[in-house]
Amino acid sequence: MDGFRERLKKQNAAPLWEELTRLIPPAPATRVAPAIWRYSELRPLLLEAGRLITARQAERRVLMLQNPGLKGASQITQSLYAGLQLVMPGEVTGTHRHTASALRFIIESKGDGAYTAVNGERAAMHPGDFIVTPSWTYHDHGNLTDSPVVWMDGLDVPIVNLFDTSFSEPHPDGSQQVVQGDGAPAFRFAYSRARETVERLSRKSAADPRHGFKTQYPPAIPAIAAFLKLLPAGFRGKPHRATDATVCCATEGSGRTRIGETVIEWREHDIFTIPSWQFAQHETDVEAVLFSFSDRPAQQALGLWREDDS
Ligand code: GTQ
Repeated sequence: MDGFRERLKKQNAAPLWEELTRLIPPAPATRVAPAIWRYSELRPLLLEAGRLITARQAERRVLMLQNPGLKGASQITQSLYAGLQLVMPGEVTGTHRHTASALRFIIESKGDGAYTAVNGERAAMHPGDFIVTPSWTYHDHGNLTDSPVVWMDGLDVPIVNLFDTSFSEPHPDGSQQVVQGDGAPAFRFAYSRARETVERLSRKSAADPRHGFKTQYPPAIPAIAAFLKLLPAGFRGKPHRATDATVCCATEGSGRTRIGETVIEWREHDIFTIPSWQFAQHETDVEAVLFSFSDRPAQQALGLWREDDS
């Protein structure tokens, strides 16, 4: 067998029977770890990055969130990239575009002076807002306030790279012209509206035993879906699992999520991951709000998505 394997190797071939269950496991056997990125730990490091490099020099001043199960890969799950981006007062980034689609979930922003511009149209960034930069659209970010602006980036970079379909380029003029919109850009989903939606649900219906009061944002990125969940005080969620690994960002309050043997204790602005096909249970003592995103629409388009709420 050893000699046989060697002769196969010379032909760039290998015996399937030694690999079959690893290659095609009977159920998802993910390397993605349930993990948390604590904002209280990362914020000072992000501000330190703000002293080490300018937004211009960096192109994007971002701390990438690397899943500890994926050995240094710039991926928070197998299919998704996430990072924390900082724009200091008075800074503007360069304008660029790429085939990867991006979402921004705003964590810190004071007043009305921080924006993401898509094709020249500026969308104001307020805490909890969810802003999209679609594939191949020119975009840049600016901070006209006197406080640092921080948000979570979520991109479908690992999917784009899986398909070897990444293109990117700077704007030919360095920066794009400002275009006057109608004040309600289609690529911005205000926190106030989504928050009201879950609040209204909580007044007129019973909590879903697994998700509390949950709303899905309108489809904005082909491969990524985004959700907002209100978990009432004292919530004891039933276990739920789905094949879409999920990135959660705590928006209000605090709580804990049991994922298999792991208990993740989260507070406001912490980011954590729920891996594919692992049972997760949310629990709260105080009312809490969770923003989350996953690759669910990509899995559904490929006929792969499953959930289990038995
Ligand atoms: O803001 O355009 O986190 O191009 C990674 C790549 C953010 C961005 C990231 C990017 C951006």
